[in-house]
Amino acid sequence: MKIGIVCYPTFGGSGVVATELGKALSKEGHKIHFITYSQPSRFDFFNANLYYHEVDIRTYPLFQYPPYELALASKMVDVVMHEELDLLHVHYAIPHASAAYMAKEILRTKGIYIPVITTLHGTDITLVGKDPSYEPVVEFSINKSDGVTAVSEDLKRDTCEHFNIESEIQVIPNFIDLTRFQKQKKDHFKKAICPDGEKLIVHTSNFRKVKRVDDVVKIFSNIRKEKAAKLLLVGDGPERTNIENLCRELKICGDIRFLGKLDAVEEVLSVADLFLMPSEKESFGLAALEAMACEVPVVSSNTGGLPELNVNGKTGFLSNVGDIEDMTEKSLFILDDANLPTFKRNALARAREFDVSAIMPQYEAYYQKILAST
Ligand code: GMT
Repeated sequence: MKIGIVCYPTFGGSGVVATELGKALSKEGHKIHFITYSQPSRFDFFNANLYYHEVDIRTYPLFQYPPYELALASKMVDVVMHEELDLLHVHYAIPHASAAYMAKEILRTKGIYIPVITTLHGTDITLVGKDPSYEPVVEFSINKSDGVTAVSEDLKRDTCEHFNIESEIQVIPNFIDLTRFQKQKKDHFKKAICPDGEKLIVHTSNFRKVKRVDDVVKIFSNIRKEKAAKLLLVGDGPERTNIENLCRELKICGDIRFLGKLDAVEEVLSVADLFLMPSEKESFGLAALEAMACEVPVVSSNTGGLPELNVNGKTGFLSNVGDIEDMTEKSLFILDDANLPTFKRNALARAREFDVSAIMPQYEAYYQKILAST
């Protein structure tokens, strides 16, 4: 198949999933055309079946806000026509699904029919999509898609509860490439960070409020009262300054390192003992899956799609959002040397269920189904 993939090219989960899916499909022989405003961060791989088309955003003094959606729709029209694509797969509803609808209608006037599949990732529904400033367009463009997928049952439920959805939503969970995300021997790194055998706790996110990174720091502060430990914070975002201030207030800066936006996050995860994800909302929790693939148990909140990934008492624990005491207690239990090896083993076993080789064919089959029905 010749497939156009539209996504955000940034470090965020939806862009990562879209890029990894495109890479995996290209290895199967499909021709994959990425359409986005800059090279996706995980587009670090050469394959003769991979193509990249950059959206040109022209500014003009009249435009206080350059109309990205129009430039994107125009680029989709151009790529579909000239590369003779079979379908468009857009990740994240806003503005990709509505731009795809516009492209599809323009193409129809030229006698070309292009099916559009929209994958919902989470914040496009749970946070931004529900906002009245976007809601009617999100609902319309979901209903106008030829196929819709969601990354968890919870996200599907949430979408159907909140919007008037006329079409069937297929759940296809996120996946992981276990050849990349696997525990590597990085003993020298562990020794440098934890010279006295401290336990290593990791959190990775985009440091937005929804991630509750302040809870991570509070849980860590409690843990280190009982157990020698270090915390690595990977990623960056709007809450970074507040988090730094909290570390200073709690006087624990010496045991915490901010690593910024790392490409090779699997190297850090390889030496971690515990991953914390206390998010307010999380439709899937790809970062937790990446940790589990590297044999790292997870203490997370029980929100959104997290219970579909993190198995309570096996791969880690689930607590109510904001229950710092419970998350501390559960973390200490996992970090006990008598329990840690079992949790690590279970985390890896669970991650294997989400290997790309198991999930990517579900997308292929879904593409075939949509192509056959349109
Ligand atoms: O988590 C974010 O803020 C980024 C966001 C995105 O769209 O990039 O992540 C969402 O999609 C990921 C990939 O499907 C999921 O793993 C995340 O759980 C989801 N984030 C939220 O629901 C908050």
